[in-house]
Amino acid sequence: MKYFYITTPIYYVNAEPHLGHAYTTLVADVENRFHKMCGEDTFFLTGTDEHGDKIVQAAQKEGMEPKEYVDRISKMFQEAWPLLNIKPDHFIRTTDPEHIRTVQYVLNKVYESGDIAFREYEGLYCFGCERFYMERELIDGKCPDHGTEPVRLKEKNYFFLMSKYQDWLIDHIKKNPDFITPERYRNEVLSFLKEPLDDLCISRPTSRLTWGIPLPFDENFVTYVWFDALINYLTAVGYPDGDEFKKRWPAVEHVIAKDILKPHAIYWPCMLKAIGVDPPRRIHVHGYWQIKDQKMSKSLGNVIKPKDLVDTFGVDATRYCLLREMAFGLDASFSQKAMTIRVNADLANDLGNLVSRIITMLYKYRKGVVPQPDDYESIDRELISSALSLKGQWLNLMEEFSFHRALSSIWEFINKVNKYIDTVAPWALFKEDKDSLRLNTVLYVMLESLRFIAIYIYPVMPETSEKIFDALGLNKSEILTKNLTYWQLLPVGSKVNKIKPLFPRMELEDKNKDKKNKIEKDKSKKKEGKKMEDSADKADKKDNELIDISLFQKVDLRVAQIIDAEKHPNADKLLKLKVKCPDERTIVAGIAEAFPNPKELIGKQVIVVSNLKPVKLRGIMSYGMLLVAKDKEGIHLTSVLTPAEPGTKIS
Ligand code: ME8
Repeated sequence: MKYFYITTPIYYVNAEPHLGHAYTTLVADVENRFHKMCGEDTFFLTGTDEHGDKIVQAAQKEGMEPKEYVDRISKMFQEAWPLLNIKPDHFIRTTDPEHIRTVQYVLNKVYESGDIAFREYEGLYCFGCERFYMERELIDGKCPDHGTEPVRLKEKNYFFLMSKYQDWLIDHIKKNPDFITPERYRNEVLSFLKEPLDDLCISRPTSRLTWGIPLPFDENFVTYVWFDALINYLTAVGYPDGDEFKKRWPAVEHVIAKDILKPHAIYWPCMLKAIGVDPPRRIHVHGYWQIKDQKMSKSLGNVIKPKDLVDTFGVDATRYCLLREMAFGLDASFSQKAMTIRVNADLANDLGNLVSRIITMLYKYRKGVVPQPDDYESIDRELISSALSLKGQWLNLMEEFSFHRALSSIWEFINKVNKYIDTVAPWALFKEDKDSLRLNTVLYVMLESLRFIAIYIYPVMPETSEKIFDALGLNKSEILTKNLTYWQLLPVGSKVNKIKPLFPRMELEDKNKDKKNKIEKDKSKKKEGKKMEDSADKADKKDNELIDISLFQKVDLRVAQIIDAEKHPNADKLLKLKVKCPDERTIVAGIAEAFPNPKELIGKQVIVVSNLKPVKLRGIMSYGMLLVAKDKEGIHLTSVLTPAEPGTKIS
């Protein structure tokens, strides 16, 4: 059995979870699901880091006792993850009794082996980071993370003699090119290790701090928060005893952001070496989510809450966008607008339309029943081979945490399927011969492609993947238990279920307005007064907007019959329609996104404004305007309820 053990940092409970924490935890969830799909025995750990100065200060600010405070914030972290469909196997807290026992066990072990010394130390201490800094690490004499001047402190403390493991660590990193990924962070650590390492101060006197794990060999000190926190990865799998530890530890992989590279890539392997435990298998380091070029962080107060994103975009769209927008390892800028554009283009348009298109056609042409494919033609074989060869690429990219590339290769396939449909034109095959065997094959290829897409998107979008499996009448639990990436597994003769649109299109401006209103509301203490002003505004607006009947009578509305429809050669969003109302004329309409196959419009009756001044739209003259309704689900044509003579006036 292959094992996979993935961890996130345990987050400080000095503030609520934000998008940065959500991203790391999401990455771990996606990898966990991916490895589970690959048949591995997986374990996914997250949790909260609850000791130290920072936490005491945060509790004091709230006028609470540390324990009461950490319970409250830890709960917020625990409750945040299900909202994003993130499913850890265990949630650890450093205040858990078994963790305290493990930390004391490790401390005793290191102490007994002679790797801990008691010394007086004078150095520059940053209270924000809870650690001493070397002069060379500071930027203009200030902490690189907090921008504050560290305080000179002189005190007696216990030190972990980390420097003695420096050569071993350099050797380990050089021999294991995958140990720290992406490579830029490996290089960063190696370059840091060119200078001699300092020993690590691992205690804090109880005169200064009591909220910590007491040193088992000196009750006047508590453990330095980093020495305490890192050990959580061992506690969770039952170190030092038991099978769980033996089988899981060799498979452990940590996900972190670059802010905590040093404790993970330097302190941690040395600590493990001191107790005779192997270093983690891999450490995956990502960049920062930024807002306007600044790191998103609780201290800067520029955070986005995961819940707000889920409320606005939905779970799977949020998961998709976060993984698609950040190249793992590099910083990324967060923007609600960019996310909206992505949701509309990739999810509502490419994927959502494809799913409803295929299922609608199956209903229209084969009453929703999966047909028996006939011989495959070369165009089919090409698509099938794309579906199959995507697997190797997908496995590699997911394995190396290249989520944005993995997703982009799945979307390349989605676009190939859309193109395939446009080329084989099932509607034309049906028109020619409604029992056509070729149409059976084409429909089968489309459905199987959909099944492959559902498999590949599963780790990132589990809910959507399961919805597609449900629609295809398949057992969704098999996504995790069986290898389904073989062609022609969809049972012939089975019934496919209708499906609601997966991703409604989002309005760019409205969303921003909502968001702005929300921020305004949060800020404003005078909520009620503001609400009243708003509704007064609305009432005024309504009065101003009423029109006289004579104005309406100037608009000539007609029933028009579409006699031809094609894509506009110069604009993705436009269609060129030929309509009869009753004269034949061209109307250019902005409805291309709703009708990727424009020929489906032929024969439909619509309502048009027929007396508009002609305008040239991207080089084509348009004589009139189509009336449509637009909502979350997309564009809806307007028409008469029973067929009318083309050109009939609407009054
Ligand atoms: O460092 N972009 O906890 P922490 C991306 N308790 N990720 C971000 C981020 C951002 N703007 N901001 C935070 C601690 N993160 C220690 C860890 S582990 C033994 C102890 C994420 O609450 C990212 O994963 O400050 C980063 O490494 C982590 O939150 C820091 O969380």
